Amino acid sequence: MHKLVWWRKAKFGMFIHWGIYAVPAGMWKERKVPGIGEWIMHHARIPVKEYELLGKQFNPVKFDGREWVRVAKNAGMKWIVITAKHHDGFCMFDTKLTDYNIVKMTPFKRDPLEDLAKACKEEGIGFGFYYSQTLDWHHPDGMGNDWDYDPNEKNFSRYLEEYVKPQLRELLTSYGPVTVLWCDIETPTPEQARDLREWVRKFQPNIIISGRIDPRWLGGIGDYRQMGDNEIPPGKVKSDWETCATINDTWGFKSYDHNWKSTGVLIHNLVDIVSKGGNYLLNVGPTAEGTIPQPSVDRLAAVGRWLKVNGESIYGTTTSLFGELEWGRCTTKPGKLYLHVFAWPSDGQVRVVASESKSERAYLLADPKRENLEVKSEGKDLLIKLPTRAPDPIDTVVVVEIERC
Ligand code: JFZ
Repeated sequence: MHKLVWWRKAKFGMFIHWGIYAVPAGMWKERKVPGIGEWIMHHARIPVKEYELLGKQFNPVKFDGREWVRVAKNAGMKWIVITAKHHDGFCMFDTKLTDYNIVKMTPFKRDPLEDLAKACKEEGIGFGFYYSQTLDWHHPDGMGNDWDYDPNEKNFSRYLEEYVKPQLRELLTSYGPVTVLWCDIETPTPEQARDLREWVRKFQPNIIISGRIDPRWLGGIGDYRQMGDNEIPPGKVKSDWETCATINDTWGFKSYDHNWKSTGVLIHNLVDIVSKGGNYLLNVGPTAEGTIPQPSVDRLAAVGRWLKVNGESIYGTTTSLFGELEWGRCTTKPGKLYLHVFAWPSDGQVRVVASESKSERAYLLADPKRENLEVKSEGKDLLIKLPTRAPDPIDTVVVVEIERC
């Protein structure tokens, strides 16, 4: 079975940006630092010697890996991707390559990836990790820190050979099956990217590598195309692709970022992305205490409630013939159209241009009795008569069973 088969069916995953940047949580020297929280070291040009001290303040006593995996599973998410090492270089796992890690440099002294990998295994959720293979503001040879280190002094190839590859071996041989390696900020050259890919596949042949390992991102070297952050393409995209997205305006926790997207927007984005053939990797940014912010938990639970009723119209579906429709989106399975009605039509009916197919019957997916809806053909179109009021104001799914003409 091709390694992407499960991923293509899964559609919805949890991204977790967690690190010592959750301690300042967007503040530095009593001042708000604009921008995404996990970039605070860069945005505030914080010297390594000062930033390292955050490790001493990082003690997530409320961390419960099983609880996090349950939040993901209950939301209808099929895999998680946790930041093992982000651009600040701090290692959220037990590594022999540096003491700049959660076991050696924090009062927590434990490796959270162990708990998460174990809980994923027990809950049947894919376990993946994010690894910043190019930017490392702590490592003298890593890219990006030009406020502590002289960029001309850096030996990036040595960093890849003597640091990145040994760490990837640790990560790929210490936590059991790893479903996804999420690289980020492209590797400088295709040769280096290919070399890393071959190295990773030695330890986990079935791992799925994100498109951002590849300088050109088009999934040439990675296994799928990674869109820009929060970027949803205007129309369907043929190749395997994914959009990673935030629930508020940051990936890493920021204490004052309360700009939470509504559950409606999250469900519409999921359906929009899936109707165009993509996957949705939705982020949470846990606190330094080890909890997922409640507004995220609440919204993910609500998305999960919608998927419990309407999951058939998401998991394992493919794109439809129709692009964006004025009343919503469409996903398909053989012999079935799933009409996702976002905007309830004032004339009480939805029109589907179904030139090549004849409708067998139509019903509401949420209707346990699956009562037939009135379907009329008008030329090449199908007109489906809807109940007066939208059963689900966010997205009511109408199933049209079609027989290809
Ligand atoms: C990267 C990281 O820098 C960021 O911290 C976060 O982890 C995010 C998921 O990925 O940010 C990017 C990378 C690439 C683009 C935008 C943000 N891009 O090319 O559009």
